Amino acid sequence: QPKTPTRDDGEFRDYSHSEISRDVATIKNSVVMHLTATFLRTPANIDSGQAYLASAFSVRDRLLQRWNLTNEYHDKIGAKRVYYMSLEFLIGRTFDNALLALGLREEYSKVLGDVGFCLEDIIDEERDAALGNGGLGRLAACYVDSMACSNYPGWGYGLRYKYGMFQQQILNGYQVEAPDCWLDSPNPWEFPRPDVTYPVKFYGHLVRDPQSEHRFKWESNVVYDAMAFDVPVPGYGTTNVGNIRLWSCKTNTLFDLNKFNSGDYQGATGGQVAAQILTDVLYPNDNTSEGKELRLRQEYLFCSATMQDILARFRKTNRPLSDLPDMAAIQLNDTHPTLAVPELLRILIDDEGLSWDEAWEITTRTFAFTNHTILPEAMEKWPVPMLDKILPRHMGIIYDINLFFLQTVEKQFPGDRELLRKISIIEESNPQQVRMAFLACVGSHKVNGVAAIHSDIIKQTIFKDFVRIQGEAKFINKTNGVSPRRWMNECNPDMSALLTEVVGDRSWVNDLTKLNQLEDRISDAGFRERWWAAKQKNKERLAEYILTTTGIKVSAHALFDVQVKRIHEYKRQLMNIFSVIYRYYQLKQMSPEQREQELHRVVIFAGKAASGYWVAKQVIKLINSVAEVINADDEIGDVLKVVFIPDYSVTAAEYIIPASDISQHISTAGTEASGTSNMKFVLNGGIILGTVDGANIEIGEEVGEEQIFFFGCLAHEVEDFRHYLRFNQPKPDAALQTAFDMIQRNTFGDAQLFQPLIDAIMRGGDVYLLSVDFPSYIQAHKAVEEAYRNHDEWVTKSILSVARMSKFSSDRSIQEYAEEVWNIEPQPVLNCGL
Ligand code: NBX
Repeated sequence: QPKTPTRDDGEFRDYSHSEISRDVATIKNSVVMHLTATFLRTPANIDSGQAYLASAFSVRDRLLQRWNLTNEYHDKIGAKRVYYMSLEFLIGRTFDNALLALGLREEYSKVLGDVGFCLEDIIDEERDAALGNGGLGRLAACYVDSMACSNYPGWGYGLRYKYGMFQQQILNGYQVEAPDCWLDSPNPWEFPRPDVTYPVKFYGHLVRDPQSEHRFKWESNVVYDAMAFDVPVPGYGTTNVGNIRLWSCKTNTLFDLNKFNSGDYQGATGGQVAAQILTDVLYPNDNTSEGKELRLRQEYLFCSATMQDILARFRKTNRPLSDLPDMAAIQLNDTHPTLAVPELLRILIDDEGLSWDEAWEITTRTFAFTNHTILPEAMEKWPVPMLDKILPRHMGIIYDINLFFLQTVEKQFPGDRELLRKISIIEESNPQQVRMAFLACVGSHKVNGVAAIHSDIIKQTIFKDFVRIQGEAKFINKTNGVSPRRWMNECNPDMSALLTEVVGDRSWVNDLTKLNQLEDRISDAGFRERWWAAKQKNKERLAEYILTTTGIKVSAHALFDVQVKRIHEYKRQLMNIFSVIYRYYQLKQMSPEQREQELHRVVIFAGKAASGYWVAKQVIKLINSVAEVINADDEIGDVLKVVFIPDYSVTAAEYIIPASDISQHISTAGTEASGTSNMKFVLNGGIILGTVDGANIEIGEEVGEEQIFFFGCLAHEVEDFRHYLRFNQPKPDAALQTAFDMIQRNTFGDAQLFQPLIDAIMRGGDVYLLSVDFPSYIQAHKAVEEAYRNHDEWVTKSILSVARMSKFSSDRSIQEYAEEVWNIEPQPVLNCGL
């Protein structure tokens, strides 16, 4: 029997794990072992795909040892844990991330070099884990990374979609979706746990417990199984390894022997086929709610399995259930996991026999909720009849939650029926709908927005009455952040080397406040030159990437002007492409000599449109049509190039972001909750051209307004403009009108294709205020060009910005959540040589 380890006597060093050598020969042995034993190959007979798998599996071995140690240790000391519940984790690749975290990049490079491979090519063999749509999913991935790196005992919980975010192809300028079969080849970064499987019920009926008015027995024979797959989250510069537990759906009646025996071979496994569908695919909507029954069942499978698992872990502590909030904090990543609230109540009341009041107290002290959007089309609502059919017990619990909530409000504000109608969790529409944001709010002790302006807006809009009823203190701000591991150290090696030189070591990777030391180098000419050389190299790398992905040749000496994000009307890619059209028009008016004097520019777009979002798909078509005409125009040459990079992904972002000079974050003020790529661009020495929206505002506050190009109307002006435009024709300025005219003269192909985009502005009320912001947008572009021509000034802006970006590390966000919402502490596992 191993002795019980303690933290301070160093016994962890010996505790059932021997030290693993960092020595190259040992690493080579482990890679060869996997080649031969796991993949039945010999080193002389492998391709780079197999070299990747063998190396990845050998890295995984090391992670798993640390993973075990971390969890054993947290169990041992009885650490309170935080559970980040998210339907999406946009992880991207893991291999390079793990090598950097373990400090073994050089060693693996050497080992692979010895067998004739280049590490960079091997890294390229890995497919992205794309289990998310956009910002919300990537934020979840950055947050679990920060938890691991800052030694917080935290787990992510999510779903293991068989098909992740679809792959985007561009055919004839149109987006075409292809399935993302990411699990077709072995996935080294998951660990199947058949022993961790829970049954999840659907449908059925209720039987009231004669002993208690609140307790029911829920009987159903539609039962699915959720099985866990664990994904390790390497902590950089720490022994701690975090975990994302993803559920995969199986049937639990694996095989129907009766059907089989009666000759129905197909039907015998029919259950299994139907069951798998629950975790088959990620819904590809970003900022739009999908009202499908299958999505609801997906959400519930997730919530039920996760709550059962959290409670199973809690029961091992032998503490009374009333202690749950002292051992577990659960963060709801938007409303998608909100059924966890009634699910916990159900288990506590029906299975554990607690009273309603006891169960309610435990539940609300355990949950907290993050809102990521106020777009009306993104607000989740489920029809009462649908919920009642699929989850009859939960529907009853939601009615009770609402009843008790309305009763307390009625006491507080007697006779205010209008107030009750407004805040009711049940919307009195036909059919009635459950408002998930209200349910999440009532079931949580803290509600937060994701940037200062957004947190203010939700207090003034969707949660206005709740602030009045439940008090200001419950509604807080937690400005988003991004992981410096992935979004600097990994994606920008040259700039990272400079930071390491300035700081003196790599400690900035886990402590971004050290970036402020860069300011001391601001007038060091040699340093400035190397800074720019790093940016230039990234631009050349991106030019390569553009050539291979699109066939378009661009000059790395032009200004790289980038807008990459989900395609959505509120993000206004349309405004960007209109301005490109206008620019093209201007250039065509010039003499060749004049034109050559103009600043050369490459306008880069990338992003996916939800498969059912017609307008967004037409915007992609317009961008590609404009690109085709401009890029083929010999008069224009390198003065203006337009590129749409297909299949935007985390990995594509890692190429694109470090190479930007300017990036655009140009949502209509008040619509982008935060944005996180804005942070990544500035962290990598790019400058923002943006609206006074989301985190742009706080970035401006940190880096200084001279380092950012702001334009457009302000959030508080939007309503008046919209109101005006509902009753009056928009008045496009000459520039915007020119862009419309060029489209209508068939310059970019059949104008009919794009008329609906123009109509949305001219006849549809211009909801996103393109006609309002366009003049100041064009002015801002001019300001960018002028500033870029002053090279020295530009380099100063770039260095100063990076120096002042420490606030936007996700480590800072996570620390704030830990201290103000979760009440958890860092628990570093002793460095035991692993
Ligand atoms: O969350 C995004 C916001 O739009 C960004 O401003 C913010 O920075 C980011 C992280 O806080 N929201 C988002 O990505 N939403 C979704 O992806 C989404 C997905 C499915 C769904 C509703 C929204 N049903």
